[in-house]
Amino acid sequence: MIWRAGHREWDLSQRALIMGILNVTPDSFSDGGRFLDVEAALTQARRMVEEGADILDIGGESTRPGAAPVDEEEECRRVLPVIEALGSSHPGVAISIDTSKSAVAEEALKAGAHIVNDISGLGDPEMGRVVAEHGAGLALMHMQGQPRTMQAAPSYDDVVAEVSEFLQRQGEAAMNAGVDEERLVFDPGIGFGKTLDHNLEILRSLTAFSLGGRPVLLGVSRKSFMGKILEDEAMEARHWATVALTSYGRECGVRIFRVHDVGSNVHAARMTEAMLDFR
Ligand code: HH2
Repeated sequence: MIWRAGHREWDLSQRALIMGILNVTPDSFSDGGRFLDVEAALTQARRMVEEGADILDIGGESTRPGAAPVDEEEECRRVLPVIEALGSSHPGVAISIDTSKSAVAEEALKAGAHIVNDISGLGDPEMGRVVAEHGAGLALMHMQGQPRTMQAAPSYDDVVAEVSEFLQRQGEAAMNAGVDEERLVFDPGIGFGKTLDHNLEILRSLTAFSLGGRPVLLGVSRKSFMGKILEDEAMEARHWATVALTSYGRECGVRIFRVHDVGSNVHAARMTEAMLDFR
């Protein structure tokens, strides 16, 4: 199973990738503040690379339930300096831009990003063209509704079927826009317009999202549904639940894990791969 992104090519048949989350979503934007944000992001990036991250996912707009949208100029102002700096300081690591806006994706790819992580699954009709023109990798995610309201009343007749049908359709739209199939990965979008039960149903059926045999990306890191199961809202509890789900997800065939805590999830993936005789 190959995934291509820019000039990079990964063979995912045995070894999964860990995508470290690098959020650049500060509250204030004085010049001094921005410089400090870039420095802080680079420090965090260095740590994640040392712990074994294959990809860094840079996001300039929070997508937490209830989060307010950010315009494209502001999103670019946040992410571009970090992408440019990472290109020189960490040329070995692949960079993903977490955005739903084709204009932001375009600028990020020009600045050196290799992958577009689109939580709207091609909600912006120009996104497929931009990704194709740059030969970028594309993570297509499912979301019901918009971040501001998506957790108000999520509803499905059959969540697994509906999410996989959406991903199938959007994957075809991406290919019609010129994106090579080998550049696509699919993400069911845990927590994006889903109740606790919807998330669990998806997690029990992860192989259903490997459409056309493409890799599945999973983002459960620190999400609140785990706090509900554990009856413990502390981040520390969610951290260990994330590690458990990385091991479980790896056993179910997931090939890319989007996480905040890189080292422990790298270990979970490598240990599970050893048990699957992939060492
Ligand atoms: N989850 C978040 C953001 N981007 N991308 C993919 N492909 N899959 C996900 O599950 C996913 C994602 C959640 O974002 P947010 O709640 O803003 O926080 P953080 O970026 O710290 O995870």
